[in-house]
Amino acid sequence: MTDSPANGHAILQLTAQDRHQLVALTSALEPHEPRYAEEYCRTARDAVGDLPQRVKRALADFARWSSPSGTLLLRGLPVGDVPGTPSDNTQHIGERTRLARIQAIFGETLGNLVAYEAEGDGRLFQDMVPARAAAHRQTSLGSRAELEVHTEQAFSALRPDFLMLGCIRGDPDARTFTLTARQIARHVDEPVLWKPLWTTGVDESFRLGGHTFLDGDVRGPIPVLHGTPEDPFVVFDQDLMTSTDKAARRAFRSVVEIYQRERRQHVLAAGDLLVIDNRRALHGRSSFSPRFDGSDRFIIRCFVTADLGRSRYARPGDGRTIGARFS
Ligand SMILES: O=C(O)CCC(=O)C(=O)O
Ligand SMILES: [Fe+2]
Repeated sequence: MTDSPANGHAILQLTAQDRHQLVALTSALEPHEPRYAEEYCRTARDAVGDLPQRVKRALADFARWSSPSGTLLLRGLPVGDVPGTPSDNTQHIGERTRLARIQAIFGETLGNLVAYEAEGDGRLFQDMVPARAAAHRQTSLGSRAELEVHTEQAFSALRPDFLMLGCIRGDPDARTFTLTARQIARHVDEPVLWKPLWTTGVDESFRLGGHTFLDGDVRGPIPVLHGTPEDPFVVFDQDLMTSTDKAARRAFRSVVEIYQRERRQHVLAAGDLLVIDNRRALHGRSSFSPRFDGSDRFIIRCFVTADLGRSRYARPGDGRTIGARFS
């Protein structure tokens, strides 16, 4: 199983032998070519059997049982040749790296990789870098403003079940925060959190392309917590969720307070891969100060679904990309 958590995250530190095996595996994989996403994912899936046993086990266990932190941190991945940090997410640099290939194999161990046409050009891998024009925005390209606590794609029924943040280059000031549904249920004694009293808007990063959504621009009403009290799920977005109910608004503020008090944090460093269980944990990020000189923080982000069939109606040609209007 995974080592005992240092800062509360379940951690698996890779050995030199693990790294050696991963380099051999990924050297046999072609770099990602977006037109052949399905073939690429199938090749990645074929490689799952050759993963180091303890890595495969940690990923499979996390997919099955999650972890007390709602995260799994793998450390010491071979990053390969490190490209300079691009100035925004339009150049798709990360998808050609060794780290992206490792993420593909890990993602196909957890479930299946999935992409969203309305975000990041529908790519399986997104360059998550600080962009000057977005410095103060509530998107993954922001930096100078704290990225508020959220479920990834709180607004969407087809949101990913896991997100994977692979670090090519870290920033000592950029802390990734997480809080579990269990922590919320334990610390916020508000039965109202289980009632469908909130609506949520669509993420800014999905609205940039001017798409029209079949489900409209306001979704809900939904509860913050659902499932069973022993293993609750959470959907939350500090920036986009609202309620007309007074008690609901008070409970919502309590969740943000608990987040500020109880959140776990991790500063992603090169070779780290943080897997977040998007059903059971919320995440956010501190502000940091990029230099915009090619040496800034560079994270490759990708998404995983536990059930690709559930979104079949929304993926034209049974590919990996969910059509914009279905988001
Ligand atoms: O930059 C981070 O560490 C997290 C950003 C984020 O919210 C995301 O990748 O979805
Ligand atoms: Fe996020």
